[in-house]
Amino acid sequence: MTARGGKAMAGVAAAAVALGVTQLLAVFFGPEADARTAVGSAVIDLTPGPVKEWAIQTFGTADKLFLSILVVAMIAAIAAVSAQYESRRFPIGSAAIVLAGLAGCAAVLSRAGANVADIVPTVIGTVCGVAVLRLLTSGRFTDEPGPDPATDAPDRGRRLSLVTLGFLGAGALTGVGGAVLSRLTTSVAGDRNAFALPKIDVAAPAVPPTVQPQGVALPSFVTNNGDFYRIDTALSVPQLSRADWELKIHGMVDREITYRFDDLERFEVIEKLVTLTCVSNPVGGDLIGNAAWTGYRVRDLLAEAGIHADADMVLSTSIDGFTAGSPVEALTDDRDSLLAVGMNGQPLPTEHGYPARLVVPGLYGYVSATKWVVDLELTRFDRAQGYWTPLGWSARGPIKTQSRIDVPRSGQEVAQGAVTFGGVAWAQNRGVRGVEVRIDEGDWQPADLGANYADDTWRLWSFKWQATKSGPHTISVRATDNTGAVQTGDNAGVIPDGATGWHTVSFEVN
Ligand SMILES: Nc1nc2c(c(=O)[nH]1)N[C@H]1C(S)=C(S)[C@@H](COP(=O)(O)O)O[C@H]1N2
Ligand SMILES: [Mo]
Repeated sequence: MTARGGKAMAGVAAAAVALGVTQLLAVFFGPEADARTAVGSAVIDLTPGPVKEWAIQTFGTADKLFLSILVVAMIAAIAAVSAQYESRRFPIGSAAIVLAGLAGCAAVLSRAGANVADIVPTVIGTVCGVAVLRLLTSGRFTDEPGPDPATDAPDRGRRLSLVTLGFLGAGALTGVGGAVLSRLTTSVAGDRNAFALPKIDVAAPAVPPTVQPQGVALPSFVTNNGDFYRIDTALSVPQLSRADWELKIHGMVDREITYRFDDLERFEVIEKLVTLTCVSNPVGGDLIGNAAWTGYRVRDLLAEAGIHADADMVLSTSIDGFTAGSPVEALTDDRDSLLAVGMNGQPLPTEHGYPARLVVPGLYGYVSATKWVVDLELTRFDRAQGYWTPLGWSARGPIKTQSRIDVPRSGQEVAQGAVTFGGVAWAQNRGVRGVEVRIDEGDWQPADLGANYADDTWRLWSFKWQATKSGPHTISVRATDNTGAVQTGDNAGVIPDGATGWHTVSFEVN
């Protein structure tokens, strides 16, 4: 190895030790001390809205994996480069590690619920990283300022490489070990498994099989928990047990209330099917899912607090500091918005908000569907903002009337003769009255509709067509909601309040 390569490796090894030690020590300090999550979350928070949007569109649910890889690669690159300039007089590499450590401490302290003790792992990790870099570049192994160890002192050079590799391995081991250990010690999987959903007082109407059109492979009317889209800013899924959960209701209320999980027992348990949609869902996208939610009416929980007449927003906050601003009426009117604890007959999956989340029919998730929710503040739209609003998204996010073609897929080849196409349409809180389909810019023709389950759920549709003319074709779809409004054909992007336009798919008859 050349001296430069050796120093670069030393930098990477030192960074690995710093990160590894920090990660391992964080196990003993709890989740708030996890610098890795804190830094990643800070990066997410500091990333400009359009870049976040690009990441969601490009990487979908893998956006956070991409972020983690990017951050680790950047740390390694900075460590490798800065370590080249490390010398006794100008400890540039050490300075870089100290700066990174300070940034880590700042990130830790910026997280909800963190206190000063939570920076201890990062401080110790930083000190270890600097010590390793000083050691590896001290000349102890190479007799600096002697000649290039690789050519003139092969044994010493080899010894340096081995020591460097040893530190690199130790860093990786403590890092991975720490991450695994903290996962094991904080996981709420056991708590979740032990949770028996409360007995339902007001069950959802049964789902008739006729909601599902026949003869075409469409998504199932009820989305399995495992297939349900997931969108959130959480870099590691918050692990909040029922015993640690509390919901504080405060702000413009007569009485502040804090519910413990067991306190929910006195409220009526309802079950309701609601289709959730993400505002970042592009036309034709799949950030939408339909589930049976079990839980409590938010209205009932709020009633005990006594809402002031001039409050028009409920600002909900999650354990990890995400916020959403919903109109008070959406949480209190007869749409029965839920504090959900169950999803399709199971306790909420951890990544979908265990132990409790909001589900608000008719509003995009970013202004309503707070997962791991712990706080409801009664306030006003002219005083408070949810997480996404200052990033360029609308303060209010009613779901737009939309529809999607699932069959055919783009570019699909269709044989001559009878074929059935189909998809989904949604206009939560208004309901879908009709769906129309257009082939090759022809006339709009009515599609066959699956049975209407409820205004708050999507509606599946199908369309029988005779494929005669071979060659390329297109199919477009548009829905009409129960107010009589026809889905607009004006194309708009997802920012600021949800995409519009007709989903059009190209296919081939042969
Ligand atoms: N705590 C928290 N809750 C959140 C979010 C978040 O980032 N953090 N994202 C919201 C958004 S944008 C959407 S679309 C829905 C998605 O819910 P799901 O992941 O269960 O499908 O969660 C909402 N609730
Ligand atoms: Mo979303």
